[in-house]
Amino acid sequence: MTRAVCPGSFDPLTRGHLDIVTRAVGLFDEVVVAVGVNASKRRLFSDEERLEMAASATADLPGVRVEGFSGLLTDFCTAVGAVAVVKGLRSAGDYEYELPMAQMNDHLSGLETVFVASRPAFAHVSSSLVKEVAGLGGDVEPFLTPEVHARLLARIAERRA
Ligand code: COD
Repeated sequence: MTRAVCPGSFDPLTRGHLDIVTRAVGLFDEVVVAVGVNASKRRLFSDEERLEMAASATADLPGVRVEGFSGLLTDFCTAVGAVAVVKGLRSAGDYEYELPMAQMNDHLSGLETVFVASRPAFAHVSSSLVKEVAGLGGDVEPFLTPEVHARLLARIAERRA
């Protein structure tokens, strides 16, 4: 039984994230989507909301469960018995950001990182850009599940009110 963790902020989860999780399901017996906190990013959705969105978006994927985590990713991976983390790479910029984290996680606990190349259709998609574009009235529906899209529009409307 091999178990992997797909970690992220998922603020909110996009179809780009979902593509990486779906492909991780093809590589490992079980996948834990780990909803964490990136201290360098401001969040639009609460921990609970991000968990709910990740859970509903992955509900149809066999062998996937969603958990929240705080603290070191390596500690979470040890606690759930994961042999690897799976990360998506959209660009050289992602690689430069992700490589030191992968090396640090290896140093901390020997945790392996598996990089999955983003599909071209999602290479320009990020949670940050989706929030910015939606906030300015642009169409981001293709990049989100219907539930996440509805929640994003509702949150933007709330913030405007
Ligand atoms: N296509 C493919 N992959 C994508 C796409 C896309 N369109 N969008 C995002 N991704 C990938 C990202 O490259 C990343 O691999 C993953 O999805 C998650 O992305 P985000 O933006 O939701 O999440 P991040 O990068 O903000 O999450 C960072 C973590 C919370 C995972 C990180 O900060 C962490 O591990 N924190 C725990 C504390 C810790 O252990 N720190 C030390 C690290 S060495």
